[in-house]
Amino acid sequence: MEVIPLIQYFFFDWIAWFLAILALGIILFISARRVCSTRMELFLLGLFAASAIFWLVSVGVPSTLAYPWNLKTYGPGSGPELPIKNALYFFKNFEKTIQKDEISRDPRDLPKPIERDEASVVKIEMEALEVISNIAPDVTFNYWTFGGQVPGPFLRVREGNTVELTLKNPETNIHQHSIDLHAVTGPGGGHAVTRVNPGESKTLNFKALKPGLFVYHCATPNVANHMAHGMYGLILVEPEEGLAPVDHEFYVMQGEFYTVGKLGRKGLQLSDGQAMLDGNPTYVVFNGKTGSLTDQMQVNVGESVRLFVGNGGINLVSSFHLIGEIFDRVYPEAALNVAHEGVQTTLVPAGGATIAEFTAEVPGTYILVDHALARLDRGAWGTLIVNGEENPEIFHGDSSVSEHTHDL
Ligand SMILES: [Cu+2]
Repeated sequence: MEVIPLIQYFFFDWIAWFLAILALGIILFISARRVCSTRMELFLLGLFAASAIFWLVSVGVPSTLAYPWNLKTYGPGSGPELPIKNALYFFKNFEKTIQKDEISRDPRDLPKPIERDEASVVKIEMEALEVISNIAPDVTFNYWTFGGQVPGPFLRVREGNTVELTLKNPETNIHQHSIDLHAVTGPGGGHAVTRVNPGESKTLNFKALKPGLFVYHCATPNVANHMAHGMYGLILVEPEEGLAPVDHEFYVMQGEFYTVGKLGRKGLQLSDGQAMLDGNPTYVVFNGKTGSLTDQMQVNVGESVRLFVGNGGINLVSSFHLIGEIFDRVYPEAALNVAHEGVQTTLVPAGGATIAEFTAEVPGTYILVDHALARLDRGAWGTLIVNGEENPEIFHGDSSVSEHTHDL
């Protein structure tokens, strides 16, 4: 584990200020002794002490760990900061913190379509889990998750169902968590009745009134900070008649991570509150980390595909696009009463979702992107592989590349 960012934080952003004031005071004291009378020296020293106290009162002595430490925010809850005791507890118990080999949820990891017809009570158990995992090769991050992976589990219910959702916060965690489901009608989308501290669990009951694909996320303040640690997922409320059957359904969710170390900096990365406020993510990824979607999504020519796509945000709107494919149907903003046909790129709002459907016609490797393409280099891409016979009527050509091209 690399602790240099933490040392930098404590030394340069915090202790250094106190040391600087102390050193300045000593220098002034020594200088004043040489040139001033004792009375003048005491006067200058008093003036300096008063100035230092005035400065400390206006800036404040930090009681929380934030980066940068003097970050000032005006949200309804606390800013993107942690109680210092939580941060110290984390580093003291670092070896005991759950290490997760694979933070990325497999895009195939979602329940099958609901077959029962009658309205019923659906019981769901969820666990908030704080874990350590890699966001990129050798780059480590302290994720806060639902169920130990990003995004959280794909929840699937039907319009009219009553849902009994229990959220558990195990004692291995340090922070309070909760859940706000956009499919819920009621205070905080459920947050108001699911605030759980480590060692607690609470149950939310709600009726799924509207069909659609909805984001859920942790809503414990600072909400953006919890989401920027990975606490989001999707819940599908199927319409009463269900969705049209398809051959493959996949679960993809975009998200942002803000680290003090720049892109690719190895070791344990601290969360950067200033970058979060500035909307300047270090990593923009699908399913929790860079390179998460490689060969899991495989379909055959002629098969129909449905993509459930969400955006955890917390700053960016995704311009979701599948290179080399036109979506036959897109349900904009994942409302199921409207479908657009023949769509190239579709918006996925922060805290929103979309459903995109197509039939694979030509074999090859297709790349999912946020078409704000600079984000590819921050990690926002994945692949979907279509296997099968060539389809020259739709696509053919010579795919070889001459070796005599100029370097680009
Ligand atoms: Cu949380």
